[in-house]
Amino acid sequence: MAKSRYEYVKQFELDDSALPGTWMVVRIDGRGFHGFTDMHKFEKPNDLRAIHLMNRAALEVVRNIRDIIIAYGQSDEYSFVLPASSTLYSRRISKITSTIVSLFASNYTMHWAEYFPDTKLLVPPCFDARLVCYPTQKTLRDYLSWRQADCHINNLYNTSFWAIVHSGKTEQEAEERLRGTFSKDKNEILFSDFNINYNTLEAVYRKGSVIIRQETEVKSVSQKSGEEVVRLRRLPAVLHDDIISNEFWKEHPELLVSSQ
Ligand code: DGT
Ligand code: MG
Ligand code: MG
Ligand code: MG
Ligand code: MG
Repeated sequence: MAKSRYEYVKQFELDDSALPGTWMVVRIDGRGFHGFTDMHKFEKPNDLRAIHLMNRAALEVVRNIRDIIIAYGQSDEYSFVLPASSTLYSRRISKITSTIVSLFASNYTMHWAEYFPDTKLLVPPCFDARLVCYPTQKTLRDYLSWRQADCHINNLYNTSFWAIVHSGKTEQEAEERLRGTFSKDKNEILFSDFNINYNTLEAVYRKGSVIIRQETEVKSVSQKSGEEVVRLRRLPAVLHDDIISNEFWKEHPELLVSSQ
């Protein structure tokens, strides 16, 4: 078919493909969730309904985009990792980033009422997204460790802060009490003042959420024989493991093989 005389404008679309042979990480983050969480009366410091909704939206993204090998989420953010060998959308950064963030936001909205049956969604939730390339296994693992360490630091602070506030102090008093404290001090405050052993709190809060594809038994009924058949399928599952230590990566060596 003949090209129209307008076709030349295509030249203005610049190549934005990600560096070949690098891990691609798309991180989405709720826009203005400080206000969004207040408006919808999220529980403090952690709202389990909100965590489950974030995980659901991320699961749908991972189900939909087969190249994603691992995802990590905490607070209002989720990171999706594509292996160095991925050729998804010819590695075009804007195409990959916009598809992932759009799928995430629409699923967050679509499934809202399942997780918040008694809370009307008052504004359309919005997420930003960026794609960053990591050149080595080390930088990829350090990236994921950075996000999980961030989860730990914020959760320890928030758990201590709200324990102090719920004991009758003002938010300003809680802030002053925690100013300049180290992790060990916050652990000590939680233990001696509130009888909370931080390390025994549920991993979902301390570690955030990890999604990987795991061998799962799927049962179905054979159309031919009418008998039940069990098949092993790799399906995305949500875990709350420590991804900073070597153990996790030893247990799942396939994750760091980038030629899959
Ligand atoms: P941004 O990302 O620059 O558009 O601005 P924000 O306000 O989204 O800031 P961000 O992403 O640094 O912080 C996330 C906010 O979401 C923070 O105010 C805490 C809030 N948040 C996240 N998860 C929960 C939760 O489970 N419960 C409550 N109450 N708040 C939460
Ligand atoms: Mg921010
Ligand atoms: Mg945010
Ligand atoms: Mg955030
Ligand atoms: Mg189209």
